[in-house]
Amino acid sequence: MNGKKILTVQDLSCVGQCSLTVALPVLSHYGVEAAILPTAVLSNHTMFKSWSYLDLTDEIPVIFDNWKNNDIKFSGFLLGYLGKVSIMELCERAFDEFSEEGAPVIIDPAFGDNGKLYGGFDEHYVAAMAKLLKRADIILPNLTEACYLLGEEYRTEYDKDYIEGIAFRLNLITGAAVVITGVELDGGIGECIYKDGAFSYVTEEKLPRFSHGTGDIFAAAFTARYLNGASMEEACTVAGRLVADCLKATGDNHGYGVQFEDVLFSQLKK
Ligand code: PXL
Repeated sequence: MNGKKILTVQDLSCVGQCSLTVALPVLSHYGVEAAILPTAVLSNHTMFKSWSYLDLTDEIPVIFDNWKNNDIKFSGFLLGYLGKVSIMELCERAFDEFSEEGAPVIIDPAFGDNGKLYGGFDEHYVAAMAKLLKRADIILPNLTEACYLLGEEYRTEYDKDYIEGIAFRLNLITGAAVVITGVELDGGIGECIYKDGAFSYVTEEKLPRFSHGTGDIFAAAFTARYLNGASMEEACTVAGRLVADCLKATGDNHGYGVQFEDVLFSQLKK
């Protein structure tokens, strides 16, 4: 074990197989110690018809005081669904106060999908996220989030030049390496990676299904592999394959998330 300890900052949705309930098992499975900063406790995620929401903004400074007192530091950060602008400000504090030397900051903006914002988000949230992304080393937006961040209209028909233009401009405004997820080109689905002035692609078979929580699974597997020394392309390959395997394993009547458990278990048996 190489002793990497990541802090993942996301909500705790009690039901729904997303954010922390997915990030924790996946990060552990792929070999990094996962510490958590829950941003809020929800009854279930916001794709259900109603949800409760306990915002933890006021508790986080108390958590930070104790981390400081106990000399706790992290070798990387993975941010997912943050929920409130106040949480973003606290994330910046976490980078300043609890980073080991060179700890990468990986941010999935996690505010929308399929051309729409998730419930409860607006343009102020998007603008605050654009500012936070300047602190990232790697960002993992899907195409919806990329378009909102750039003020572009979302489209479902596009070519390589369009995607590369989006990735290039995101790098320009954030300074981060960019992984655009869910890019559909030539009949496949995958990621467009832009780093150090060069583009690369990782592609998986496109499955005729969609589920919530796949972005969270992708981000956790990507981050664990990357922290353990994989290149961004290798990390995308592992994470993309995991998402595809989980989608295949998910029953048709399981609409709120992906059933990743059997997939992780069968990997352990190999
Ligand atoms: O998977 C993204 C996500 C995370 N957390 C909450 C959500 C969603 C997507 O809807 O509602 C609370």
